[in-house]
Amino acid sequence: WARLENLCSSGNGDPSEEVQRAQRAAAGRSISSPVPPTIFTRIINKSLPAEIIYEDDKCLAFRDVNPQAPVHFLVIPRSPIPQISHVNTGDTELLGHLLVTASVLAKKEGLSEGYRLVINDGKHGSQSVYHLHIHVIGGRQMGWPPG
Ligand code: TR5
Repeated sequence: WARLENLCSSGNGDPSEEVQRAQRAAAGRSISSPVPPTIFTRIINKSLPAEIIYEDDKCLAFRDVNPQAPVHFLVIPRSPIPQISHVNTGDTELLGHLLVTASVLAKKEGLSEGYRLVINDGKHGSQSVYHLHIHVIGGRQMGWPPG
């Protein structure tokens, strides 16, 4: 059995640590419950240190603490929108601003060969922090499809 479990742990049946974290974060969440503050609120109000690379009145960008590539940073709105599936037409300008900021910063970070933007949503999207964020990941060749 131990051997079988070892084999299974490298296959699709055993979710990675990141996915397990996301599943724990999704458990117990309800679409009607108020938005609780996340770790990113503390980065915004500077009560938790992060390597902030850009900020303005609408958003903030900082390096991911667990980078998946040579360059990996997050662009987040200051307003605590929990996830992309919760936005509405009133957020259109803000979302455009986040994307333009991601693009400008990617250029500043030297990602001239391309990069990937990722927004994970909810349990199946493996979202682990419920404050909307765009991952900007680059500096190496990406694979497709994503896992
Ligand atoms: O899985 P999703 O899409 O929700 O991505 C959340 C991301 O936040 C992950 O890539 C984490 O590595 C990242 N993260 C989590 C924390 C954190 C962070 N990035 C920078 N600084 C962080 N601090 C201080 N604390 C975290 N818990």
